[in-house]
Amino acid sequence: MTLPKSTAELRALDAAHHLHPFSDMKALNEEGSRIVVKAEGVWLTDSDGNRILDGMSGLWCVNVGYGREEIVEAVAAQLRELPYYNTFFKTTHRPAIELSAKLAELTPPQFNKVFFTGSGSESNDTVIKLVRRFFQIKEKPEKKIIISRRNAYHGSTVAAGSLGGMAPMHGQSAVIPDILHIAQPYFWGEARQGETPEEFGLRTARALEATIDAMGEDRIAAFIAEPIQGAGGVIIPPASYWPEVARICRERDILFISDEVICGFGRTGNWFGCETFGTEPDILVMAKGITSGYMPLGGVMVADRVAEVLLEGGDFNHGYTYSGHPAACAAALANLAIMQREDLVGRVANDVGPYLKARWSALAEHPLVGEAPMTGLVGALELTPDKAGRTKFPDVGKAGTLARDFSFKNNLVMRAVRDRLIIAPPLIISHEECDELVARVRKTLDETFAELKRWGWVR
Ligand code: PXG
Repeated sequence: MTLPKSTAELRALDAAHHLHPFSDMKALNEEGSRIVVKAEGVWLTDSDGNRILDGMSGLWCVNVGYGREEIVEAVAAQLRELPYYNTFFKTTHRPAIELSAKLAELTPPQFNKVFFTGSGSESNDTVIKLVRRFFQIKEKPEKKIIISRRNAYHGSTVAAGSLGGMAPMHGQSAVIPDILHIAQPYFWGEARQGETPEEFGLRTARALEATIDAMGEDRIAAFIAEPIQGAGGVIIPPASYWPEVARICRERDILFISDEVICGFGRTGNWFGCETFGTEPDILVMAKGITSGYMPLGGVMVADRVAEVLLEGGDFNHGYTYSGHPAACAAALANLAIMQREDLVGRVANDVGPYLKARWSALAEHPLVGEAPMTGLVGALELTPDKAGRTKFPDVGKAGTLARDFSFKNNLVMRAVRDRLIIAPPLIISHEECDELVARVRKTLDETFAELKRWGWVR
């Protein structure tokens, strides 16, 4: 047995050997990583014994909360029975079969077929090939451009990163061709002075129409979007946006892809974000909440009208060793059984979602907060020195990082994207825990305000 190590020793080993994702490793090594040792419900415990409220469900994924023995048991049982077998070469296994049928039941009616992957990034790589293959089979190989949005996040592999609209990612690696990025529906950050949310929503939706028409419908394969942009800062579009996008997609021969990696599995108060916003996707991208993060798994649901074409096309030359991994599928089945039995989707829509939203919206009265939108259990706080003018802080990101650090100090995990604070707590969070979360956010905002006052950034 290895002896337990102190936080300092663990940090030193981490700094010596571990490269963290999306991190400034030099700065992190000097500061030292936070080491999480266990978790239960919505609470994390770190190696110093602090209890931390997880306002981010891990990385937007632990929808059913931590410590679910039922999922642990299902995975253990599956590992004993059949730890691994692939789904290539005319083979399959029970967990993959059962999960495909379950997903066909839970997703909107046009979806009856799934392609399994190991993550959201792999799912979006799959989508790019699938969409292009679809139009090849239809003898329209020139239809291969995929339209995405600036500030979208669709993953981190070369192709998924290219599909996303994160400029800092594009700057560090080659991007793949035939992807275009249009405006995002970020009213607070990008609307013109005097423009209403309704007008702005229509204008940004029509950027899609204008781009399709300018490039020519015969060259555009698809439009991909997150129902609510998550990693981009929880950008909840104005009410006019999605109906207009739906109209544009309906009127043109392109595929609409809903990236539900964050919005899927109850986050917005329906099983999928497309149901909350009334769109009818042809392809639906899943990961994260499908297993609540207990095991890595992703998937791509394909609507019948797309599947019918693909099935006529012979081999689809694509797949991963862990496509439909039996233990990951077992975790998903146990996770979805919990979600159904406890009606977590209904709970977000009718109980804890409205409860937290009422308290969250009230934070908009804080002098530092410009807007406090929330849908289901995903919300944001835009920090600003001047609400009326929708003004940004001078050095974008600094006030957000300051607030994020105060939040950590207050034992609340909340993220900062630019100067926007975001939360997405587990769907099982109780009313009392919502109160606790909001109290910690208030304390964080007060401390941030006081510090910004010292800097001379607010009055
Ligand atoms: N699509 C969306 C909408 C996502 O949010 C992915 C695809 C990629 O999934 P994988 O499983 O390959 O990570 C994501 C992932 C953040 C953050 O900082 C967000 C994600 C991943 C890592 C960090 O908010 N989302």
